[in-house]
Amino acid sequence: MLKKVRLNKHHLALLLLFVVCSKSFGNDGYKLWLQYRFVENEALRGNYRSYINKLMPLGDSKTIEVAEKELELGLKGMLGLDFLSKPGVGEKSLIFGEKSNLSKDISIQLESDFNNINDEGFIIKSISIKGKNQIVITGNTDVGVLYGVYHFLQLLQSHKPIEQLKIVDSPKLKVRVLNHWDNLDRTVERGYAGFSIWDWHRLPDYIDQRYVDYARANASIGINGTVLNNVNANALILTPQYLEKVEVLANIFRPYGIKVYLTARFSAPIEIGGLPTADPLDLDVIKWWQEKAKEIYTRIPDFGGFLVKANSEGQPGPQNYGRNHVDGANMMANAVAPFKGIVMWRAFVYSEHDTTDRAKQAYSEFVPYDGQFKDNVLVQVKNGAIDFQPREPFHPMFGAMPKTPLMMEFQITQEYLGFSTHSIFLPKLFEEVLKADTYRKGKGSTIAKDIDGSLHNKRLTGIAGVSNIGSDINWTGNTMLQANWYGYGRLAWNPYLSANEIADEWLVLTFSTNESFIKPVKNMMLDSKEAVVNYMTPLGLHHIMDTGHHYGPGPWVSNLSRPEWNPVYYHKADKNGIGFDRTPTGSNATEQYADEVAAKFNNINTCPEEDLLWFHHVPWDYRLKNGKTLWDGMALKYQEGVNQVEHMGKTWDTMEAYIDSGRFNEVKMLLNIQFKEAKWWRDACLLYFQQFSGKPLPDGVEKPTQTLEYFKSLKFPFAPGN
Ligand code: BDP
Repeated sequence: MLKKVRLNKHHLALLLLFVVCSKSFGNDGYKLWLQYRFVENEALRGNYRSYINKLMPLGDSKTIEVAEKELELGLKGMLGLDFLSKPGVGEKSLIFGEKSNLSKDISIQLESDFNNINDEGFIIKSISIKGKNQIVITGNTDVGVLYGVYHFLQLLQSHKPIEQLKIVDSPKLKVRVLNHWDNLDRTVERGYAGFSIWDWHRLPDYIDQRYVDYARANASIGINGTVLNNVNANALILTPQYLEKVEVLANIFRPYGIKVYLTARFSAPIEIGGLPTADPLDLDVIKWWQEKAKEIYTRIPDFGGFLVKANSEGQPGPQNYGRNHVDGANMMANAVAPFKGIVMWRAFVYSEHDTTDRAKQAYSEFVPYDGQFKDNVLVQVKNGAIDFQPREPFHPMFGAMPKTPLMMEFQITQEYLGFSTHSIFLPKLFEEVLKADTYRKGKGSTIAKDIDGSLHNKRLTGIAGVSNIGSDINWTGNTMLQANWYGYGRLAWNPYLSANEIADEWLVLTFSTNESFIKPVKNMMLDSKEAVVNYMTPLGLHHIMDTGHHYGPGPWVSNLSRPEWNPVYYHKADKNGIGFDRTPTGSNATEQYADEVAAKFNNINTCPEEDLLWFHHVPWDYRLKNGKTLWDGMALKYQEGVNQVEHMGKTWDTMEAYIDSGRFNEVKMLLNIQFKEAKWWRDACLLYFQQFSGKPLPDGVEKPTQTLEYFKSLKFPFAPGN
């Protein structure tokens, strides 16, 4: 028989404990950096509440609606469930709306601030209206207001004071997009976080909540565009059947200030248009693209435009018809120009028929066209001249095309960096690239200045990040890698931010404000990038990953059909030494840099050691700056990388008390895998290179765990992302 239970003090305590525990178990990472954790500190919570008694939205656009919803969600989460629901309390409003909707007495107080923001910028300011203190969040457009709202919520989540607010901020780049390498069958090329989040089969009628949360996450960091499909494109995306689905996504993203773009397959006029050619100078082809653009813009009036990978790795392009990149890009740019669309034309090109150093080919092919592209073309350039390596000297095209807008392409997904099992904080890599000095207009001609337009007075500016997002519950396959999506967005907004600041922000928003957690974990993140370089490709080594999937070491691979796909092409290890001579005695790739930069790279004494083997073929007993021989130094670098990962794991192990067990355990397990794989990299590479150096491992380097034959025998036929 059931007994009636009366709840007493102890029961309530147990219940509370249960609630607290389930909270600490329950975080699956889905909420990313939009956790809106309850502000436990009562005084602070009271302080925040005293500044916001009600929400006062101005205007009735969809964007203002989502801003209000986000404020409600965030404020209720951080300041208490009943918050904002009590009628008639207090008089302090949080006023948010765009400039034209502000009352006169507010506008007057913000006049000078409005001079300092662009179309997407925002102002958050404490002002006094009729003797009352109010907070205003505004901008020239509703989207600016939305960015301000997210920023405001982030202030609260970071426990920052809101007494005297005056924040005026604008994005420095215009086009800030994610590139999804997502296929229509939902596989993701180089994707390591599950399948594509675009459920093409169930679109347009089934709206996954993820689409909305994806838009929220992007808007919260200022990303304003998304290229939905793979650069290796399927023309079907441009058919009405798919455009109907794309239209639905565009409608969902629009209130969040996110435009949709598509990768256009250059041969689409043949494949889905029934034309015999895709020649960009053929009148029927020109007309086909114009009509296709019209069709898309009829559905999606704010469609962003096309991304194109042409004549690269077997993709069709203008060169198939004896035309060039300018012919192809301008033809498509003309088609979208009447609708204010743009074309992002990729510079990632290299050919197996060209026997020159692969690192030289993009520059040779594109720089002569400077000034010939239409105004609405951006040339999209990867950060380095080979391909998203753990460390790569900056791409020589940056700074070198004063009359052509160049947009940066970073890879957020970790194709060459251990996939999503390796915890690496990529803003470190991005920062290094953005700060690199091209010297094209003297000292201080950094890449950040080229892409934000200030170096050469460019009007159109942009940046692209190859997404690391998939259907995994935590989006990125590893909670720590959410920081790379976040950090990419922040650098797209402001390419002068430091990795250090970004790590601080992300940790607070994602996990905790506790300094005992932030400090060690931040250090771990900031060191993680160099750790990977050390255990994979120290001292300028590059592209020695295993075939095809690029998972794990494969420095021995030499049997691929194209020479420049083989690791041996890149490291050139032999009895005499190791490294790729790109100085005038070798491929002379250095001539593509400004004189000052070329001189620095050419001279083995001034070449940064981190790029040594990128530019020089160096004898095994060459003395490094620390007095060690190259062989010993290289072996010690591999060991250092392993030690760093071990240290990362140990640091993380001490963090258990500060965060939920779900994310704690997930990251812990992944760090263990990374540690194992770092040793695998070290052992495989050192055993392989030792065949050439003929020297023993120096003291301090652990003995290999297996034989070279064993490492060579490993096969991964189902490695993800391939
Ligand atoms: C390489 C990838 C390949 C991409 C290509 C690209 O291995 O999957 O299609 O880059 O960027 O890094 O086009």
